Amino acid sequence: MNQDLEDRIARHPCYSEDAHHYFARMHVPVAPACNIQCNYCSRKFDCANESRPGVVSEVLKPEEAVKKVLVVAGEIKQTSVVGIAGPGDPLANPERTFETFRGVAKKASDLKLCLSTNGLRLLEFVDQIHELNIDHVTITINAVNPLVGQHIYSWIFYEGKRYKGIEAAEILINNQLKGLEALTERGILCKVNSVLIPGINDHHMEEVSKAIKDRGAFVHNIMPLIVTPDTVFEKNGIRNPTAKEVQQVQEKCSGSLKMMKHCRQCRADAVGLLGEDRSSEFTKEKLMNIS
Ligand code: CLF
Ligand code: SF4
Repeated sequence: MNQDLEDRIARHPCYSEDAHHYFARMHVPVAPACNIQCNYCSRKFDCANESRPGVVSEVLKPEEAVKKVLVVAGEIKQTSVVGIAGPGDPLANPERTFETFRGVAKKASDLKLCLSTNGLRLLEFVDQIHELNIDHVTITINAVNPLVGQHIYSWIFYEGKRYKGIEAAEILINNQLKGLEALTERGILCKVNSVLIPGINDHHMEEVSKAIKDRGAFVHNIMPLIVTPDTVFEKNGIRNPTAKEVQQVQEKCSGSLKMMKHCRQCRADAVGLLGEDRSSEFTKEKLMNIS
């Protein structure tokens, strides 16, 4: 690995397993809307592409989010990364997302910026992401074949139109892969998250890993499905994969690409080191009392 790349990942707790012991990330939940419907997602919870089901995070306005970043970074000195990961999709809320990133870049320029998206609108924003120096982008890609993808997404809403079934999966996958390629061509570090869904995409994961490697992804994070109430998968009796199944799939894919194995599936308002949740110390109500 070259020195420049090493320096860029050394302070990011998700991109470097070593870094997660020493550096913290914080998420600011500024993005409430979503433009697709994953069959594992219930809108009563945070975006399941990055999050474990819990209570939906309290949405912040961009100016509130920037204030929160300054307060948290002042109190938790290990904070090195500010991410936007929901509670919906950041690029379905582009004004709120980019206003927040601009504010953080201006007031806390030492913090790295990180974005996590379903990738549907990625291509539209590649230049903006690059210009704002957002150096880490995660795309959740659960399938690279629409025949598989059609069982994972109920619909997408794209350029003013709703699509379903195989057509929806085709558009989404095409945009995700083209977006990934465009980002890596600009030297942006990309991670791909994939939700492992037994009986739906478990046999397809090696193909996903290969396709993202070919387009320059840096690391693959294969995360277990956590079945959420009120979702298509729950109604259809889909189960969570076992830890062993996740490990076996990660092993199969590891020849192709670096695997992330320390993901904690954190909330859209997570604060602190990975695995610790200090979000309750920094609620909107508490922040209002800080001038
Ligand atoms: Fe957040 Fe995601 Fe950036 Fe990390 S989380 S937006 S890349 S700063 Fe990390 Fe959390 Fe796993 Fe995500 S442990 S859910 S991989
Ligand atoms: Fe839910 Fe995230 Fe999928 Fe949107 S992208 S449907 S918020 S899991």
